Amino acid sequence: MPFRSGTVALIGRPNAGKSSLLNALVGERIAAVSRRPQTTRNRVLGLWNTPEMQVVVLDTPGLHDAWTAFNQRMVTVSEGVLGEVDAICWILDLPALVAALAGGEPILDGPLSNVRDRVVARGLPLVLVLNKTDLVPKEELLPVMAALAEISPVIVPLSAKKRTGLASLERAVSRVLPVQPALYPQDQLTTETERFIVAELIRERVMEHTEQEVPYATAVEIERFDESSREAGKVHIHARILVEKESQKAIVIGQGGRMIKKIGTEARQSIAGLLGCQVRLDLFVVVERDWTRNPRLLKELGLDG
Ligand SMILES: Nc1nc2c(ncn2[C@@H]2O[C@H](COP(=O)(O)OP(=O)(O)OP(=O)(O)O)[C@@H](O)[C@H]2O)c(=O)[nH]1
Ligand SMILES: [Mg+2]
Repeated sequence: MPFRSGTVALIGRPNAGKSSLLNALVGERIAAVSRRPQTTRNRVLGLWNTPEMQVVVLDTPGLHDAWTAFNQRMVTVSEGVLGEVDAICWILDLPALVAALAGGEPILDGPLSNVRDRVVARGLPLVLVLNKTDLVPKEELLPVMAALAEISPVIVPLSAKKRTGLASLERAVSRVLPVQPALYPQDQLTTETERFIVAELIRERVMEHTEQEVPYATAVEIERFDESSREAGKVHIHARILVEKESQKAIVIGQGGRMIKKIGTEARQSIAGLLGCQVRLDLFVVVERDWTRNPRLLKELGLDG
């Protein structure tokens, strides 16, 4: 079979499982995943390498009705990728579609129909991914597929979490990619920097464990990434967890420091897995009022568009 390569964007509503799918395809945890919507804030590039193809996969922030400037920017990032890709994988939350059908609601809501029209207008191949099959009995699948057939004939049910159905996605994607050599070395997982991924893995743990507005008021900045002992199998990382208020700082630290300890322990484990070495992780929680509106900080965090 001739080798194929190209670029595919994962788009869809918040929480549909785009980042989980990226991690499943890349085979390592490089993108932040949490139970909360709007976990991903910028596009994240992962490389899906198989013996027959290399797919440059762009994970994007969830498409939603954005009301703050910061959220609007996230949606703009997602819509911007439409112009740069060979195909779109539209990730849909299967349990939500089953519920919509059962309730007689439209299967696609406003922001999604909008994107569909733009994908079609650009003539981009569209793969509909029905994610979270592990949560839905098999017999519920067919009516959903029938309801979606007019949007695209290419529909792939899978579970990003259980990593099932990925071979069908591989077949569907390979059909629409151009025949050409790999664009990046085939053992590479991402073009993001280790610093960026490390910050995301820390932020992921904050998003997963904190409540109310705290997950959304948090950013992570890597202050120091000391690799001088990497040869000896050790890396030392200093990271600042930015929040907007003292009350949020108290929550992230937790009673007797329990929360920050849990965040630190879990983040250290995933970072050590990614870097393949021991990690010493020092976390500092810092109040930075209005960081979402501070151009200097947004630039440092890579969130300035
Ligand atoms: N049961 C189940 N849960 C899943 C699956 N895929 C993702 N999830 C869960 O869905 C939640 C959201 O996953 P993410 O991958 O962060 O979703 P996302 O689409 O990237 O979300 P945003 O970045 O907020 O737009 C997490 O709790 C995941 O563990 C799946 O196949 N099955
Ligand atoms: Mg995401």
